[in-house]
Amino acid sequence: MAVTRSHSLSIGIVGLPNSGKSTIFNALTHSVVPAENYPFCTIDKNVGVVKIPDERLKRLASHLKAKNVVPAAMTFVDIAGLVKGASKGEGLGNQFLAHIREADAIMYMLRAFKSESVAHVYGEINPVEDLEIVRSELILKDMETLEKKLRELHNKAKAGITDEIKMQVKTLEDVRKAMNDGRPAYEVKLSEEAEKFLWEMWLLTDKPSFYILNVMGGVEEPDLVRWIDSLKGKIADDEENFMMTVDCKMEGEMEGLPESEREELIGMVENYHSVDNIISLAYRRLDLITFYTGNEKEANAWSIARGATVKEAAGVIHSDLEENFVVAEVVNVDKMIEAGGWVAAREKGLIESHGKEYVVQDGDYVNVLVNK
Ligand SMILES: Nc1nc2c(ncn2[C@@H]2O[C@H](COP(=O)(O)OP(=O)(O)OP(=O)(O)O)[C@@H](O)[C@H]2O)c(=O)[nH]1
Ligand SMILES: [Mg+2]
Repeated sequence: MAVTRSHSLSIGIVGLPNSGKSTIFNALTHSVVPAENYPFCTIDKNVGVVKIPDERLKRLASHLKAKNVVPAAMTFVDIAGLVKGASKGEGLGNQFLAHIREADAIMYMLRAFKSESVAHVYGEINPVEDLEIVRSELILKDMETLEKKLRELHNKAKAGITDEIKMQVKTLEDVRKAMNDGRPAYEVKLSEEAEKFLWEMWLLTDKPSFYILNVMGGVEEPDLVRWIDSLKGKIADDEENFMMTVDCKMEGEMEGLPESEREELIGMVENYHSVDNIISLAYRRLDLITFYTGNEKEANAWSIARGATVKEAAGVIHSDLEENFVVAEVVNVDKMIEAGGWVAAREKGLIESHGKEYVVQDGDYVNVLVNK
């Protein structure tokens, strides 16, 4: 389903204590929040804005000779560690479940590194079990939400049963069945109508997710292969391409190092993935596309859910542009640059005028005309 919660999309980082959430948050957002080797180091959530790396934007900025270059951004939220019983208030209790609820997608941080000095809350390194522990808590909490809604619907039905109530009860029963098998709500195949109803319940497990295995040299390779294999059985089929190994600690330590030293370190790691790879993975998981605007002062990239209309896209730039939208002039950004600029592109007939229903394409350069 298209992501419609908000324009500024956010990723909640979720995992056991000491799995490396704050470490990767710091590397992603270039900030410094405490990431220490004791559980529940993070109490309040940390929020950081991350720029989406973008080669097309670089080309646009250099074409426009723009002074300011403003990339599209997404928000990462570093959430407190979650333990068994969290849904009942164990650990840091319920407060951070609300932080997860607000996120558009979940990034599960799964510890696959061994370290004598960093305790694992359950003693043993096993990212597959860790995922089950963490996700079960989210499922348990969702079950509570679901049961409450079912009771409400049963009461409502006493005053007269409608097709809508029937659909809603059936949806919740289907989801409850999946959850009883330990599966997240996200996996349940539903009609568009049922999906929309479920979406409005803000369930914790009805979100697209992706999975980071926090690795380092110390992990035996066969272990890793085995873990990745069994993780595939635990997640939705369409999520198998959304799993990645990252050495989170090294990513943090590389910040500020000279390029040559970075390259040397990277050369030593098999299957190296960087924080930029995490950002790209999040971008793909949210199924985003990027469109562009610009002038000689500023070149902007904006991200929006695939399938969004140009009127919605205007609203990402500014709510006034959406409200007073009349028409949008659109050309592919690279085609415009190739043609020699906006004016030349217009002369060549490359610029198309579109009404509000036009579905924005990845790479569109957009000029919104408004009725003032
Ligand atoms: N050796 C090693 N240590 C790591 C790695 N990633 C994180 N750590 C260490 O593990 C400890 C915990 O990391 P954090 O990032 O604070 O973990 P967290 O998931 O945010 O933990 P909570 O906030 O307590 O939930 C820190 O001392 C990190 O330096 C890694 O890949 N290798
Ligand atoms: Mg933390």
